[in-house]
Amino acid sequence: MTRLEKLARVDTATGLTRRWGALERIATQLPGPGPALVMFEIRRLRALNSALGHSVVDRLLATVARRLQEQRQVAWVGMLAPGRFYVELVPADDSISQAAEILEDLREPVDLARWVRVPDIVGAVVHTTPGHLDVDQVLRDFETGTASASEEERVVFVDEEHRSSGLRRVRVESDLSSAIAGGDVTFRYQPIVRIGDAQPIAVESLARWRHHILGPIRPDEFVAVAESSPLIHALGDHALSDAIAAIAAWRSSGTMIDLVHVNVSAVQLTDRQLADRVATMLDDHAVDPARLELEVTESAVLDTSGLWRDTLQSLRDVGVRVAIDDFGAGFSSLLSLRDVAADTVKLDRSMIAGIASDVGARSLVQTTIDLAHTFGMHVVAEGVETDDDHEVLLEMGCDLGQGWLWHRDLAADEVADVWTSECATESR
Ligand code: G
Ligand code: G
Ligand code: MN
Repeated sequence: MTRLEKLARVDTATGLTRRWGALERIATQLPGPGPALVMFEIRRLRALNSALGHSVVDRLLATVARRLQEQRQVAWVGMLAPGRFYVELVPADDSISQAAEILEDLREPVDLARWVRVPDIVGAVVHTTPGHLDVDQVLRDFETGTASASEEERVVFVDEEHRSSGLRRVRVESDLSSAIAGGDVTFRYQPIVRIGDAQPIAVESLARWRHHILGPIRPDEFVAVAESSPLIHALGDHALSDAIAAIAAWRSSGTMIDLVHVNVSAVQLTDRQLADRVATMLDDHAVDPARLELEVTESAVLDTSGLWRDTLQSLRDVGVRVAIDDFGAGFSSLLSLRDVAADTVKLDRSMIAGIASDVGARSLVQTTIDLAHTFGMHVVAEGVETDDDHEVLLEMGCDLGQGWLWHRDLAADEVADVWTSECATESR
């Protein structure tokens, strides 16, 4: 191999064979049966890069590559794309539990001047069969598997059932547009309460879709589908106009809700016209912009390469409030709070889960609350389920809370009932 050929074939950060070499390698394993084929994927690598810097991420990738090569069952490692490792496991028999163990190893903190962890790494395992002829099918299986992996199931074994869920995605995508237009995507509202006296003051709007054949589809699923197409803008506008109409209707019938929160996808923030449309919707319903708060997920806000800064600024110019959603779920640094200039930070429920029993979890939440207050932000604790959580949050000076301890998501008329029974008549 010439030096140039070597450069083209080998990834400089990790020394691993790059995409074309890895694809050739997959082809040699087909048709099966052969080793188990696995892809490990570090998700949201772009955001990691902007949070940690490219050179730190390169060293992180090199460590992951080395850890893979050190595994007993690993016969070959290559790189399908940055952060996407192709691995062969021999023997194939217990490959699923083996892959899960390897993944736990990969998640161990890495010492790169400071300790860095890869929080969001997942895997997909494929067993080639004699019928399996096609490299594209293996790649599609890797995609299906890693896309459906979750915190509870980090390693997914891709079989026939998963291949048909690829078909489910096609179905969801093709029906979503008419569901939005036809009013089948509806919204429920979960109250947000003051920690001090549990008095509800705001609601978060949450999208719901009951498909005529598939039944209820979770928003995580259809929002993700919408995000990969222009549909996210239609869905987003639907959510915004529904919420603005709802708060206008509540208030005009005497239910004095102060604030409605709406989830906004990072993709919506790439739309330069968004702020203008929001202003028009508010105007149409004569709603004060300060009664609308947009929740943008932490990972989106962290990705400094995005257009979101301009759009967020335009929205703030309209007078709309901004919240950082799911804070603490990813690898955000506390200082990113300062850079965003949000009104509110919502602590992810994974951060809240341990506070009643775990001193470490408690001090992390306390530090975040204190820092948010220093930057003039309100703090909402998400996923509050127990009286113990509530008590701890009260002691820590957390402002607001949301969770099943107080209220699940409700229909619009149920929201009005809650306000009637639980709120004094005062309004801000
Ligand atoms: O509603 P839960 O009950 O299942 O919501 C799951 C996820 O879906 C949450 O992370 C929430 O932020 C997101 N979500 C719910 N409704 C909407 C919406 O209208 N737009 C966007 N972008 N995300 C939503
Ligand atoms: O990511 P976002 O914060 O928008 O997600 C809101 C999600 O949290 C919804 O799926 C909602 O149903 C869920 N949720 C709200 N309260 C609780 C709670 O107390 N416990 C749990 N486990 N989930 C909750
Ligand atoms: Mn939210």
